[in-house]
Amino acid sequence: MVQLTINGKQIQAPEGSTVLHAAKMAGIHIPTLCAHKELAPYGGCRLCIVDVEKWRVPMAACTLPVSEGMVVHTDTDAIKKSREFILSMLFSERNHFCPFCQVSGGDCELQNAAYDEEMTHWPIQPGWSNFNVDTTHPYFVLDNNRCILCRRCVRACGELVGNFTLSAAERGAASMIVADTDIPLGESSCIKCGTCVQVCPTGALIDRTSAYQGHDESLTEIKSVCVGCSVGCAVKVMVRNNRIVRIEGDWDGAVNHGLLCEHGRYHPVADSRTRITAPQMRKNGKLEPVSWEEALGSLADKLKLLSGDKNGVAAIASTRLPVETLAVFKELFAGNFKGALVTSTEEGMPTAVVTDFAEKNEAFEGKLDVLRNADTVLCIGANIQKSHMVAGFMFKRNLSKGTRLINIDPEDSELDDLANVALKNKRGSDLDLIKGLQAIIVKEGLGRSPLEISDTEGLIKKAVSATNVPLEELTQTAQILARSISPVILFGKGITAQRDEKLVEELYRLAVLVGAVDSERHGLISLKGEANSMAAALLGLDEAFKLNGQKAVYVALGDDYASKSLVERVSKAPYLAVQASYESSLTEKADVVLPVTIWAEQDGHYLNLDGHTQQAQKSLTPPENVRDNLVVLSEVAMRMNMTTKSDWQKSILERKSSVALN
Ligand SMILES: Nc1nc2c(c(=O)[nH]1)N[C@H]1C(S)=C(S)[C@@H](COP(=O)(O)OP(=O)(O)OC[C@H]3O[C@@H](n4cnc5c(=O)[nH]c(N)nc54)[C@H](O)[C@@H]3O)O[C@H]1N2
Ligand SMILES: Nc1nc2c(c(=O)[nH]1)N[C@H]1C(S)=C(S)[C@@H](COP(=O)(O)OP(=O)(O)OC[C@H]3O[C@@H](n4cnc5c(=O)[nH]c(N)nc54)[C@H](O)[C@@H]3O)O[C@H]1N2
Ligand code: SF4
Ligand code: SF4
Ligand code: SF4
Ligand SMILES: [Mo]
Repeated sequence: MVQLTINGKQIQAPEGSTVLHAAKMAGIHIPTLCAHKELAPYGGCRLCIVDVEKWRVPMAACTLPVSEGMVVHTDTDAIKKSREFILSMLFSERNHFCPFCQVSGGDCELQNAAYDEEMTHWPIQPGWSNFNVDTTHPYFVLDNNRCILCRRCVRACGELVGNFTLSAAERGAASMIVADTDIPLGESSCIKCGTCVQVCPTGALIDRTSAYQGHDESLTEIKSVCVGCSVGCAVKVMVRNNRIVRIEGDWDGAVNHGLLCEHGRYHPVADSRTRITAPQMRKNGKLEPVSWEEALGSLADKLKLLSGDKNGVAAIASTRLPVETLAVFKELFAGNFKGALVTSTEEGMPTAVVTDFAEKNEAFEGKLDVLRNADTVLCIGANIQKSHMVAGFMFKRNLSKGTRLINIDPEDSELDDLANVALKNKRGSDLDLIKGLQAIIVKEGLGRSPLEISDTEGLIKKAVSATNVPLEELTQTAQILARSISPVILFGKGITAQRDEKLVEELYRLAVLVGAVDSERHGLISLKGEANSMAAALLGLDEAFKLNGQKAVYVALGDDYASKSLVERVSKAPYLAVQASYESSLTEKADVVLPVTIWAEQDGHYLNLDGHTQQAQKSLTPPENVRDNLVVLSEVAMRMNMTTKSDWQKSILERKSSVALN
C-alpha cells in the first residue's frame, strides 16, 4: 500500500494504482472523458488533470501512478481554470451545437462535464469544418462532427471485442474515426456488437432505433439476462411506454462484463414476427380465436383421455424458456404420462454427451473467465465467430498480443482467418484426430502429465488417414498445444452432435495431457446451445425427438423459432397443441394455439454454459390476452387435476452438472 494525500485527505492505495483510481476509492470525484473502467488508461482528453505538489505541470490522473507521500490537489483555482480551457477546446474543435444533438440535455458526458464546471458558453471561436456523417450501418450512425477523439470506441473495439475495426485516421485536429481502411461502416469488418456506441460519451456514435426517443432519465432500466444463447450476458433493458427502446450490456455482468453481440443488443429490438394475441382452436379445418376457457378445457379433455398411455403424448419445450417453466413442463408431461417422450427443442444435441460424461466424472468443465488468460485456444466444432460471440471476444482481443488460435472444422469459417492453424478434417473424424494429437505429444515427450498409449505410431497413422489432415499440420497443432502454458479447449455442436461420449472423454484426456486441465486450471469448455441448454440437460430433457405414433404432441415453444425439421416431424401428429408467442409454420398446423409471453414479459432463471444461475426480470407487460409460459402449463395441469409443485432448484440437482454451479 502507498500513502498519499488528495485534497488534504490521507489515502491508502494499492501500489501501481492510478491517482484517478485512488481518488475514486476515497470518494473524491475527478472529471474524466476518455477513461472507462473496462478500458486501459489512455490519458487522451486531459480533463482529469490534477496538481501534484513539487511538480511543475499538472498531470493526467488517469495515467499517473500513485507514489509514496504524493500530495495531490484536484480543485485548485488553477486546475479549475485549466479544466474549463480543455473543455472549451473540445467544444470548439467540432460542431457541438448541443441543441441539435440527440444526447443533449443529460445523456452527453461532454455537456455534463461543462455544466459541472458551471460553464454556460465557451469563449473560443469555433473553428471546425464539416465532416460527412456515416449512415451506412444498419444499427448506428457515426458523426465525426460530434467526436472528441477520446478513442473509447477504438479501444473498446480492439481491447474488448477484439475486432479492431475502428481506428483514428489523420493527425491532430483533423483526426477522424474510421472503419478499416476508411470505408463505410456498413461495408466494414464490423460485427455489429454495438460496444463502440455503448462507450461513446457524446453524440458521435448514436443508436438508430433509440435516437430521439427520449433521454435516459425518461427510460426505465431493468436488469436482466440475454436469452440469445448459452453465454448468458447480463443486459439492461431500457423501456419506455411498455416498449423496449434499447438494450445495453451491463458493465457489472458476471459473465460478459458489459459486452453484448448483435443477437443480444439489436435482434430482440428488431424482431418483426407477428404476435399471437388470442387463443385459437381449429374448427372446420380453420384456426379461430376462442376464449382461454374453451382452449384450455378442450386441450385438457384431450390429454386426460391419453393419460397413462406412454405412447399417448410427446412433449417438447424450447430451451429458451426459464428453468421454472421447464421444470413444470417436465413434471406435467413426464410425471403424468409415464414413459412418454418428453424432451427439449435441442434434443440434447449440444449437451447430452457432456452431461453423460459428467455423471461419471463430476464437474470437469471450466469457467469462461479462463479464456481471458489463455495463451492458446483450440476451437473444435465450434464456430465462435457466429455463435456464442461474446465468449469469443474474451480471447479474440488477445490474438494480436500473441495468443494462438487453432481451429478444427471441416467447413471453412470466418474463424479460419484469425487462426494460426486451421485444420480441415473430414466430417466425423474427430475421435481419430484427437487421439492422433495425444499420440504425437506422447511420442515427442511433450506431455505435461503421463498418459499411457500403447500404439502411438498406429494412432498417428490412423489420424492422418481418417482425417485427411497432413502429418505436418497435426504435428504443428500438437506442438503448439503442448508448448502452451495456459491452453484452453473449446468444443461445440460439431463435436457434441456426433453423440459420442468417447469424444468428450478423449478431449478431456487431451486437455489433461497439455495442462489445459489440472488441479488448478479448468481449461475445457463446451459451448452448449440456447439460453437454458444446461438447465434442460440437468432436467433430463435431452432425448432425440423421434415420434412413433403418438396420438398428440405438445410443443412449448415460447418465443423461440421453430426449426423446419421440428415442423416436419410434428405435422403428422393427429393432434397438435402449441404454446407460442409468434405466428409460424408450426402454429399454422396446430389444433390449439395458446398465446404466451416473450422473454421480456416473464421472470425466470437461466443456467448459462459455465454454470452461472442468473435471473431474467420482466421488463414489459404482455398483451392483454397473453399468458405467462409457466402459468399456462400450470393451468393445463390444474385442469387435469394435477398440482404442480416443482422445485427447480432441487430438480436440477438430480443429475450431475458438467461444470460447478454458482
Ligand atoms: N449468435 C448466435 N449464437 C448462438 C445461436 C444462434 O443462432 N446465434 N444458436 C445457439 C444454439 S441453439 C446452438 S446449438 C449453438 C451452436 O453453436 P456451436 O456449438 O458453435 O455450433 P455451430 O455454430 O453449429 O458450429 C458448429 C461447427 O462445427 C462444424 N462441424 C460440423 N461437423 C463437424 C465435425 O464432424 N467435426 C468438427 N470438428 N466440426 C464439425 C461446423 O462446420 C460448424 O462450424 O449456438 C448457440 N449460439
Ligand atoms: N439432427 C439434428 N437435430 C438437431 C440438431 C442437430 O444438430 N442435428 N440441433 C438441435 C439444436 S441444438 C437445435 S437449437 C434445434 C434447432 O436447430 P436449428 O438448427 O437452430 O434450427 P433451424 O432449422 O435453424 O431453425 C431456426 C429457424 O428459425 C429461423 N431463424 C432463426 N433465427 C432467426 C432470426 O433471427 N430471424 C429470422 N427471420 N429467422 C430466424 C431460421 O431461418 C430457421 O428457419 O435442433 C435440434 N435438433
Ligand atoms: S459494433 Fe462492435 S465490431 Fe463494430 S465497430 Fe463497434 S465495437 Fe467494433
Ligand atoms: S466516436 Fe465517440 S467514443 Fe469514438 S472517439 Fe469520438 S467521441 Fe470518443
Ligand atoms: S453472446 Fe449470447 S447471451 Fe451474449 S449477447 Fe450474444 S446472444 Fe446474448
Ligand atoms: Mo441449439
